[in-house]
Amino acid sequence: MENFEKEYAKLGIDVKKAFARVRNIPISVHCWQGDDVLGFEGVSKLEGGIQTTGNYLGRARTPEELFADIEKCFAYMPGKKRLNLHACYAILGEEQGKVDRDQYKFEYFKPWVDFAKRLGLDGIDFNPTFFAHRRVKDNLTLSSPDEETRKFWVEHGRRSLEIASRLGKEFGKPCFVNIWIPDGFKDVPADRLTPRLRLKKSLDEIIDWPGYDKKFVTIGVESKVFGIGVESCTVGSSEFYQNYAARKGICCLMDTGHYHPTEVVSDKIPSLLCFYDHIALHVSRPVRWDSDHVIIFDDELKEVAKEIIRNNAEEKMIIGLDYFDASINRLLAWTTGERSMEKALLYAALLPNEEMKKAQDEGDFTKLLYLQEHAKMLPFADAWNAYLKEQGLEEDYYSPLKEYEEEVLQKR
Ligand code: RNT
Ligand code: ZN
Repeated sequence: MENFEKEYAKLGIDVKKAFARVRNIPISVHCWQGDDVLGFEGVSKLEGGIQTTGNYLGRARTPEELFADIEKCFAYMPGKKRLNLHACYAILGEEQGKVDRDQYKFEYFKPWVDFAKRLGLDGIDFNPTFFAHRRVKDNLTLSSPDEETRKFWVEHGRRSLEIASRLGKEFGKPCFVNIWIPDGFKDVPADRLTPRLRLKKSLDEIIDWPGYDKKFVTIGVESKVFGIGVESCTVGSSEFYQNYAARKGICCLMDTGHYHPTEVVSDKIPSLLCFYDHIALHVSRPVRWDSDHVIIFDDELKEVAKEIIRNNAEEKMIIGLDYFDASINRLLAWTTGERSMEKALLYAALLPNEEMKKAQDEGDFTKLLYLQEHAKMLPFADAWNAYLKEQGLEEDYYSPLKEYEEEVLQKR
């Protein structure tokens, strides 16, 4: 046993067990950090209340470039990984410009399947893309009063479920489909109810559609408090989706950047665990607003991980990453974020969780406080390095990715 392991063992913590546990938790890594959420449809501007800022060199502009970048940086990400795709990353080939999102099919994503299999990934997750498109009318999609618009987006939702069920089947386990829409109002609306009733109806029309294999999809709905340009009302609010998901038997997705600044998702996880079979996360980092900064190993990320680990909820949680920074090297951003998530999970798995719970139940808050503070001084850095080593990795992912910048990205 190495010295750091002995320190953990004193608190009854089995380091090797923690490594194995964390290594087995799938992290769905988003494809959209690589190209500033633009996709392959020829869109040049992100819309829908979300924004990337920065203009760092080397943005991936084609499927080939994005594949290459993903392959490169995934090699430096520890743990079990899935790939999270958006519909706007369809590879349309000859049909480019001829088909719209209401006609998308599995074939456009087949190259992604082959790619993910080649990389040995755990699977692919999927997101219909309801933003940055000419059919978004007055900032509305599924809640639009314009029936043609609403129907178009319902059809896109259905196509997405079909594609997702095929993706799930390819990997022999459910594909997680996340529904996020940008719908909202910039200024004070006169009616906050009818748009929500229309959203409810649209979601029913998508989810109740019989054209997809339910066995291979898990559906989630992502709420939000506000977006840029839709500051006064968000149709898909937290209350709306939590109630919808509970009634419909689907799951909620909580994005850590989608709540009021003093609310934390970590405290919402145990509340939802009382009621739901699955809870999905978009792990992001809001800085003053839903800015989607790269996630770092900070206190709230640790709290989120603690709620997953100490409640033995890893099987119930669907962990996805959602950040996009265009102001720094995108591959380093990607990897830094994924590693932060892994670090937080490992950190949580190396805490004396049982002993702390016991102290709480016995009303021994003195001991609880002591243990919490003591745990902060455990040799976590050594444990992290050993965790990486076990997977053939080391702490320095900067040098190889910087080299890739010089050799590949600078030439784009
Ligand atoms: C937007 C949501 C949504 C997107 C991605 C690209 O506020 O967080 O999840 O970030 O779907
Ligand atoms: Zn999100």
